[in-house]
Amino acid sequence: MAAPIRVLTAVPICDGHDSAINTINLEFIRHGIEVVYMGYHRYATDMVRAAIQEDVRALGISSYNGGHVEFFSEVAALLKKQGADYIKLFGGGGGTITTVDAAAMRRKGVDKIFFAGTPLSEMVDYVHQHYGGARKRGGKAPTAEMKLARKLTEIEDSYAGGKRKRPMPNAQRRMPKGKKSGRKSGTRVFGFTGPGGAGKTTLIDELVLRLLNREPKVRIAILSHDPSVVGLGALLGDRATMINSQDERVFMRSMATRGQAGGLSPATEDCLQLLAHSDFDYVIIETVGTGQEAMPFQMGLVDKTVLVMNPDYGSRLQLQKIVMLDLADIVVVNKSDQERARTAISEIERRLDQNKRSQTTVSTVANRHRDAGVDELCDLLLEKR
Ligand code: B12
Repeated sequence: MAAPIRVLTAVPICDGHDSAINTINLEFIRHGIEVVYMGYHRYATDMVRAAIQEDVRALGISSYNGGHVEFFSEVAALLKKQGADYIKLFGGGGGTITTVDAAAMRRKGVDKIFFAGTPLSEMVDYVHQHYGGARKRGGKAPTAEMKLARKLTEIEDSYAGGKRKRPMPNAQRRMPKGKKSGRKSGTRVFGFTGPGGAGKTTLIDELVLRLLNREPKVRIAILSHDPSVVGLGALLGDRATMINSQDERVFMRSMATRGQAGGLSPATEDCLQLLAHSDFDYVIIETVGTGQEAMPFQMGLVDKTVLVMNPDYGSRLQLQKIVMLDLADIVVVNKSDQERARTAISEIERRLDQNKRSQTTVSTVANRHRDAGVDELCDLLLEKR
């Protein structure tokens, strides 16, 4: 089975019309396409940077609030300027984009505009027919970021269709104590896991903001996972939550699990090796929303593991069943402004006492600006640096 086609979709700055693109994303996913979705109100520069890092075949823009000729043209010009015009530009905006506008946009380098009334199946077919063939290079020599992005694609795709054996399950692949997968010295790797909806992505984005502010030259890589079944598409939506991580010093890659259970993809470890040997100070891995049995980070894969929990996990009994509570270095109770949070923290602390090892709890409200809990988490992660 061939690797899925990956596209990136977004809505431009000053535009909140996301209903159309949400419908189109779902249709693409249903037909085997992996969609990296950036959300709405996004700058042209951020879209182009994301498309390069994600090494997508095409960038799809949905625009309704006017200025589409200028916006699409700016994106096309940026892609060309950076030598990334191997990424095709397409999109739509219903009746707001006229045929005259579309002709002007095509002259500026836009590949295809879909007008009002186009059946969804026509768009899906177009993507399969035009963005699924052999990859082309841009007009210029690739930058280091493009080379890294392409290498990650090659690693990911080498696992598609059983072409390469997937690694043994995590539990069977214990690294010798202290061995950090042979990574470049100085690069620190943090693994974030926890149930869906606990706020992992928002927390990571706030952490990234602090790292960027504290260390002016810091470079950060994020490897973010979302679930998918072999042969089907996926909605890779973490970029839609990431605000601070849309930054020149951050390299983010969204990965589908492509059929692997447990929170990561078959290609994660190899991709992590590559990132850890590249020029990054920190690599942050975010798993998919995980269940009670998940232990996604094998020994030595990451330097510190963070389990992010929602205060609303049910009764105390539930805590006995969460394996990561035995393994995590730091347990974050996010959304700690919720009524149940104080009880949750004391119940979790009592649960951790059973382990008789050094584990720390932190309370955060990640969606609050300048949250002191996120500052504390950042300090804890940077300890002993
Ligand atoms: C739904 C809607 C809203 C909803 C948006 C909900 C949401 N979360 O998206 C609400 C009510 C919130 C809203 C608000 C506003 N809206 Co409004 N809205 C619409 C409406 C009725 C439909 C747009 C839509 O979703 N179409 C459904 C899609 C699936 O179909 P389609 O548009 O025909 O698109 C086809 C193709 O183009 C293609 N396509 C579209 N995008 C993409 C992307 C890719 C990658 C691909 C491959 C294909 C593709 O898919 C479709 C296939 O058939 C349009 C009017 C209209 N009939 O188009 C106005 C319209 C876009 N809105 C308009 C305006 C002015 C506003 C407001 C500014 C109103 C106000 N004063 O508050 C606000 C702005 C909101 C904001 N934050 O940006 C104007 C824009 C005028 C302009 N550009 O000159 C319109 C045209 C209405 C009008 N005639 O005045 N709006």
